[in-house]
Amino acid sequence: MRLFINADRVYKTGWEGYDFVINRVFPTENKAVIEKSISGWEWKNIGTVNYTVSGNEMMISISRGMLGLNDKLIDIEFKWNDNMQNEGVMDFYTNGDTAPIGRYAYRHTETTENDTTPVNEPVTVTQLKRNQYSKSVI
Ligand SMILES: [Ca+2]
Repeated sequence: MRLFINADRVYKTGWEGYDFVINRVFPTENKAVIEKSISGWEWKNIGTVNYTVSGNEMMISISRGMLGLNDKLIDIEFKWNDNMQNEGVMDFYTNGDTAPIGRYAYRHTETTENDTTPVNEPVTVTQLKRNQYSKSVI
């Protein structure tokens, strides 16, 4: 299960806007590789992130620094993908599963008014396994 993140919400940066991908490279038991788009589909390994699976949920913990979000409010888009077969974005329509469907993406924003999370707290993403997309939470 891959997680694509558009950390700057700029669609001209990254691959189809997605600046980071997690789990494109085969993970270890509790570490997943996070890669940053150098140019389009050219990815550079920038480290590993912790992940756990509990029941039908997968949790990934990503530091703000890895996403370039230290001292910034979070305003990201993200997308889950499983079993991608081709590098083209249209693959979201034809192979495997994506959440949300097609070219849509989830968006998470952080505000100063109601958010009491310390700025340097890691971002945790939860995703239910396939066909149970309604409970994706950051
Ligand atoms: Ca971007």
